[in-house]
Amino acid sequence: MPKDLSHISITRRRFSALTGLLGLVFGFAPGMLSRAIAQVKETADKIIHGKSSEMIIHNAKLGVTETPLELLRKYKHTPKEILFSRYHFPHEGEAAWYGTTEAPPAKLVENWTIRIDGLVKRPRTVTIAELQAMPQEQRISVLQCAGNGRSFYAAKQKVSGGQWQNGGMGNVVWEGVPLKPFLESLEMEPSLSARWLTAEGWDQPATRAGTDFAKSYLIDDEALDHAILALKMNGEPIPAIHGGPVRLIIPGFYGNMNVKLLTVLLFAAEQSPSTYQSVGYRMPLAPVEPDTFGANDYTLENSRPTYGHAIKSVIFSPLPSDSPKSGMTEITGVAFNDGMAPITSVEVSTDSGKSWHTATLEKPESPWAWHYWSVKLQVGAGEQTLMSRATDALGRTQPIDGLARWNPRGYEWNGVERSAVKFS
Ligand SMILES: Nc1nc2c(c(=O)[nH]1)N[C@H]1C(S)=C(S)[C@@H](COP(=O)(O)O)O[C@H]1N2
Ligand SMILES: [Mo]
Repeated sequence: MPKDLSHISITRRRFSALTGLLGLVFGFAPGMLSRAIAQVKETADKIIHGKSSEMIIHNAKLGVTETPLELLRKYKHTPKEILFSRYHFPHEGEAAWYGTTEAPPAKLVENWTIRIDGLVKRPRTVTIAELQAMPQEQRISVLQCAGNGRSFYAAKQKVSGGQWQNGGMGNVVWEGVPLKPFLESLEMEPSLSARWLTAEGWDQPATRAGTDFAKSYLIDDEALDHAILALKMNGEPIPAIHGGPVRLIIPGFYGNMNVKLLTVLLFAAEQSPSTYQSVGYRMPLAPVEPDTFGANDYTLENSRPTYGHAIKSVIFSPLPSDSPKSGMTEITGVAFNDGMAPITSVEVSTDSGKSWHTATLEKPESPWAWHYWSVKLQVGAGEQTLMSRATDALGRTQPIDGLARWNPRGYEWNGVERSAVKFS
């Protein structure tokens, strides 16, 4: 729910008035200069203040950016300058403040409140200062867009939306107030019919037809036991672009479940009617084919929300851009799942899956963090397909044919990782 922020935002209108004026000064017809500016190749740092200019841009207007693996692999904890970013509504006008990797403006943080309401006897409103005074805990967790890897579904049929490769993820240190003890401490007495908790963000759709970004969770879901109301990311106040001043973090859950700019928590009997809960970010319960199931055919009955990360692994080295030499080669990468069971193995193949070799797994920092793995293998010259496959203690693994999980919105890609690399 937007508060009055007119004092800190520069609107698009003022920007175009300014370029129009400059145009007149330098003798261009009005509009020409802004067109000329638009033609300059857009880099992420121009769209989101503080982001690396090397980010891949999926949607300039909404600030949707992906991290190239060459950058992602450099850091154990993904820095704010290169962490992928995604909002559903443009950060312009009064929402301009969240288009930056800086902390949100102090004035806004001071006045920020979270309303906890719905099917409770005593609704409450909590300030950031109150949250800051409560005991804090750390969660190291992968943040990953449910659409990460969406581009790989194109081998069956391309689905619309950002064509993410593997860089719609990062490994992040979050810190904040544990959700369950927090809710209990408020003594609100939720009614027995309250089975769902709905989280809402401050951001609003650009048009009246749009619905709020709201996400719902079953209160009994074990994953909520680890959730925090995060105030810090990588040791500092959460950057506005990543949802500061406060973000709901549910470790092991896909990005969309981690509501940024948190303003409301609702106890409810049903899940939110927001399209982001009831149509978007869902997976069909049974396999579907492109010609029989469309992007708007989702119902609450035939699909489920994208909750926990489907187990997956990603190869960090060598990347095609490394132009490696043939011979004994160290192949490394990361693996992760929803944190509900330990990852027990990562296997690697250099011969298109004919033979598999067990990699060494490093002890992870937390059940939800990146699990680093590595293996040394002999690799011949020429183009080779490197593959990796993670498995956990529940026997969950990556499907050899990731396309079998094709779905019209392209979520939860976790097919066996395949990377074509040319060895000299
Ligand atoms: N308030 C709010 N929270 C949100 C979103 C949003 O549009 N608004 N997008 C979600 C989606 S789809 C993803 S993938 C993550 C992205 O988080 P990041 O920008 O910090 O990487 O935020 C999630 N939380
Ligand atoms: Mo996402």
